[in-house]
Amino acid sequence: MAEKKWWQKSVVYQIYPRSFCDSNGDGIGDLNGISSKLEYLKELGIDVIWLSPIYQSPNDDMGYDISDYRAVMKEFGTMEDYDRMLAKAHSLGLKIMMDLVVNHTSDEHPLFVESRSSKDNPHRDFYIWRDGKDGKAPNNWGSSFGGSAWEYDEATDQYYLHLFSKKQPDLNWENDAVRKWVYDMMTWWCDKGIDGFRMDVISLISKVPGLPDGEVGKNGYGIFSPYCANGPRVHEYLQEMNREVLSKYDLITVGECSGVTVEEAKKYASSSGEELNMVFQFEHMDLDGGESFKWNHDKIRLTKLKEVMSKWQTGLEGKAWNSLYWCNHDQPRMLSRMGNDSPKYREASAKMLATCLHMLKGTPYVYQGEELGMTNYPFTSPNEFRDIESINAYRELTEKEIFSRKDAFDYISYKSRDNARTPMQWDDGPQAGFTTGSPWIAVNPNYTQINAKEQIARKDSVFHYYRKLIALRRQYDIIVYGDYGLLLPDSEEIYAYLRTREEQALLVVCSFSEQETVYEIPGRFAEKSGTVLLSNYGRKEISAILTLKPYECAVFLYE
Ligand code: TEU
Ligand code: CA
Repeated sequence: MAEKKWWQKSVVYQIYPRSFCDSNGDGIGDLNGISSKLEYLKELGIDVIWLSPIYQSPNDDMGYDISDYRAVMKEFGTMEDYDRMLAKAHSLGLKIMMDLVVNHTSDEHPLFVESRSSKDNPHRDFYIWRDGKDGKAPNNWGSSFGGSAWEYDEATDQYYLHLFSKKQPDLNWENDAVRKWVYDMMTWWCDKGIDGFRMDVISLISKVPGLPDGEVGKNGYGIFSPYCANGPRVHEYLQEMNREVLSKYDLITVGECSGVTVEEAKKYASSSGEELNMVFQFEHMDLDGGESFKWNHDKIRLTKLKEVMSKWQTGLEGKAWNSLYWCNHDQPRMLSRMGNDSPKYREASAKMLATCLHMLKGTPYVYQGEELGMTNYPFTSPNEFRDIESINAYRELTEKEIFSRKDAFDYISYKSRDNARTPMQWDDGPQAGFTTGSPWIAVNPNYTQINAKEQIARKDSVFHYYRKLIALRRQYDIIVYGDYGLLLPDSEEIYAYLRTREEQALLVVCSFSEQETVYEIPGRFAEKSGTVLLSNYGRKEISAILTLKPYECAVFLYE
């Protein structure tokens, strides 16, 4: 049995600082706002807080474009505010995981300002510069945020690579000096006492030499991921990062690895500990990717979700460790995507989705507001979008007439990252208690029904259900270490699975259906006496044939 680690038993809570809590009335969340809510997170029972970037940034991509890695974004406060927040978190027994964005910097970072100033600047090769071809970009790659992945720079008559916005130039990881600069910065934060890193698009840092053209996608640009995801030297770089920094501290580390496979994840998150603790894979999030990638109304089929989740559960078993997530700042809210966000079934399906995820093997991640059953936002106009990805997509999809304005608006409204970035709903007062000013992005009008204050006061709320779920993980090692086995693979209504460890077994049953469904307990448990550990409908008994209510879930323990 591989050695047990504290981060395997932990539950991580992701804060998107811009939308979490505003302490000074400027409509933007900040560090003092986070400090004021740490007791709330302690009561929820989480162990680690993942902070989306808080560093100095022009906010072209809401902080994922960093112009000073050792300074706090002015809108979020000061380094003293940060130090106070870190100290208070630690005093409450909460750990802080920072967001490490080192595939690229902001174009306003001094290193890029120098790099672009001349071809012979000592920092020129900190970034990826190439000559154009016949007056065009060096290759046909498209940026994740629309348009070409290359920006022409007249001053030196060359192009620089940006897989994301043109204000996010990619760093050249082949340059030893770049890697040393990254490791020095990481060490600086570790010496401040932080407890881990979430590594932004870390699977993209090693590009295939020659940067070959990609297959042309729907928008007319080449797809870069085959030549950037899980590139030739990525594991070499991460093993070096581990030797130079990570191995010197007791950290939790998770790599965001779009395009990662189970086989690759066994390297990134190997139990050998020579790279990272775990990865965020995207296979389940891409199940409704459709031919135009994310812009569609496609639904995730439950059988496909079960297939992917099971592949990862069994694929990493004994070799590496899973992260477990439905939501984050880049995804629409899962309650609106695979649950039912109607007033009638919102709470039942929110609890069901949480149970389905948290009873799996791996480290669960709760995204801010998920513990309340917050939902997607009811956009009424493209002017309400704030995210560069959505704004650029709407322009590109309509200008190129890939979709009609109505379809483009509908698809983007449903899948926009802004759905996850509306302000945290604290109470039913003005602006949901997020700010006394006017928020940078609109508050979801359903805050009067969905807010923390109301749910803390109501014992059967989603909030208190999450508390029970998180507490169970501490109480039962079978939840953390038990083996996983899928049941009913062909059901489109029910996700049922087993967790087994020594003589114990957990039977987890989740109905994803708005109809009543019938579930027959496996024979080997039918005559055994089991305990109902958890139920979103207050079920007390286990019968051999269960009639499940809409979105009913239950966890049965057999010993
Ligand atoms: O996300 C990278 C990434 O995979 C997402 O851009 C994803 O492809 C897209 O959102 C799916 O719609 C990371 C950060 O989480 C994201 O917020 C940043 O925009 C991006 O990197 C660039 O730093
Ligand atoms: Ca503020």
